[in-house]
Amino acid sequence: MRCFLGLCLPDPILDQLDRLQDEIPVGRRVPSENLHITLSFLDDQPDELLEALHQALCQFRAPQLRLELRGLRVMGGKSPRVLCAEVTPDASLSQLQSCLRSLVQVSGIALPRARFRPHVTLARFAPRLQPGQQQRIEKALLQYGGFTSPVFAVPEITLFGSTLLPDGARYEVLAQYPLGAEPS
Ligand code: 2AM
Repeated sequence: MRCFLGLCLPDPILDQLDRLQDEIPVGRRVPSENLHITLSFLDDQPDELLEALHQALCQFRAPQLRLELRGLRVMGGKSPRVLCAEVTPDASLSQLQSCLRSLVQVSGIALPRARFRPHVTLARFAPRLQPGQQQRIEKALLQYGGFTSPVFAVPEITLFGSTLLPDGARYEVLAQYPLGAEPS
């Protein structure tokens, strides 16, 4: 199954991002129910490895997070791939991501080397931008680049399943692992 570990966002933050997406009509908008912060993209994995990871995550302990979104960014280098809201750098988040990376690998799932740049993807772009789109993106970055969210608590890590459909990915919550709590 195609999966990833990530963080859900609370409703007030989803509402704020929804309003921001209304203001920035560029690319293919990510629907509200798909907005999240990816911690580790696991790709397609057999059930046995996912079960091993699930067992490890049930025993995993880490403090609850308090995060904030600040600023917009286009990712993808010379050919813009996504528009996203950045997560304000946070030591606890970086530590969590690094511990999870080790846990995933110990569970037998290989991960590519990748720099962790926490973000919420708001819109995705086609491989070739439409005429005028680059200018609209630049304008949006200038106009809304100073956006900041309130600080919000993240009480759990989520294991998502991802199904690729012709109109985009559909995510489902497979399991959640509380942060800041003793393992049961
Ligand atoms: P993105 O938001 O930067 O596109 C589920 O697919 C999530 O995993 C997406 O939010 C995506 O991040 C992230 N992800 C990381 N690497 C990926 C990959 N190689 N293919 C698909 N998604 C990936």
